[in-house]
Amino acid sequence: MSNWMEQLKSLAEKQELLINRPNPAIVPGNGIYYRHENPVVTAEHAPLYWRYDLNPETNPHLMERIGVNAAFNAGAIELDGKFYLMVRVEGVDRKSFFAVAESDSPTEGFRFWDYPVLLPETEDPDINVYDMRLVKHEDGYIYGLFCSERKDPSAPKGDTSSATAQGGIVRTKDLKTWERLPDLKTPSPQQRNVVLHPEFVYGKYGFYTRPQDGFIDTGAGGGIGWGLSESMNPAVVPHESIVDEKVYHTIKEVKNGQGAAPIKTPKGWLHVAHGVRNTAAGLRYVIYAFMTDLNDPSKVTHSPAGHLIAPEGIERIGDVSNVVFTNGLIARENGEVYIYYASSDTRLHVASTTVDKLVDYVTNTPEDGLRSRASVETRSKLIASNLELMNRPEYAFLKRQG
Ligand code: M1P
Repeated sequence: MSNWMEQLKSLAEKQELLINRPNPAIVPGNGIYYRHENPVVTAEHAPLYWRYDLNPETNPHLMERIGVNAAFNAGAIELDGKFYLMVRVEGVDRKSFFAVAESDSPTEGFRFWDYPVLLPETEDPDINVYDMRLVKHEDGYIYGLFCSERKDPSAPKGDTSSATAQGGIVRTKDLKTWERLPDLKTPSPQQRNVVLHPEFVYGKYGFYTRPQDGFIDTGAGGGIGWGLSESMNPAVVPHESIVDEKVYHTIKEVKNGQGAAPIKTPKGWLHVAHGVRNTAAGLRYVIYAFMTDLNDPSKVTHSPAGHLIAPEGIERIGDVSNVVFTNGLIARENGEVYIYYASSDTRLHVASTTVDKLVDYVTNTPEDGLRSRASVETRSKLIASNLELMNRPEYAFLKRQG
């Protein structure tokens, strides 16, 4: 076999090892969820035939001609026992696009379909698209809610980076044929992190929004918003209220955004979201959880303090470092939950847990006291009851440190 073919063979073997590597949970975990050993999807999972011209005559050096830079922020759905990720793939040209990766397992073995999604456009074509939430709605459609970004038409001459973000909408029944609907209309000039509620609310479509004044800064806007629309075609939310606002000196002091659609539990709608705070090293994105009322998804009933998932180890490093972000989860009928989260806008991971554990976490974890002293008081209560327990002989292996 020629050198060229040998080289291709070794690229293919390396990729097969990557796709087929087992991905066990890292035990003992933190009782709330397990991280897993490896990312579930990376740029290296992108098929070789997306990146290389496989004709030795036109590509004698086996160059990677159309590279993939990152594979992250994925929507997720289970259909007929198979697991699908709608991955945000970013080419080396900085354009993001969507591509479906499929597996028989929720934690490993994801393979991309042959072609990425050729997303239908509106009359005003998107320049960049990203972060699709897949929502199986009770109207029978699977909706894809994503961010559609275009150059800001009011940017002064010479400003080649200002953009506007809007809530793009597509729908499908099979993840293969997509119908583009008009972008969501709300009172806010910009929208990101738009998610559809999976059930009708008062006979209408419910939207989680993120009103914001600017592309990066939420300005006077911000918080996870909520509004109702009579229809999906077009989807128009005439009034937005704030469900979960950004709050000074918390993990969501700069901005926040709904993750995937919330999970329906007997105790309420369970939400997984991202919160952003400022640091001297730039923005820090973490994932948090909260619960809203079963009859009124816009009313927060439980709000544990702090983050559920924060970047750790290698997760801290990437194109946009110190970020974990989620826009996809799968809640299975057997109670298992898989939270797909990306790290540092580079790769996609999974955390596994159950509905019961998340409900316990959200309903029994103390809320944020919003002051250092209040935090110490809350922690001291826990310490006092634990120290009493630790007097029992069965706890003798636990050493007091004071
Ligand atoms: O770069 C971090 C994240 O920034 C944006 O999130 P938000 O809208 O809350 O600022 C999104 O562009 C997201 O894709 C990205 O991961």
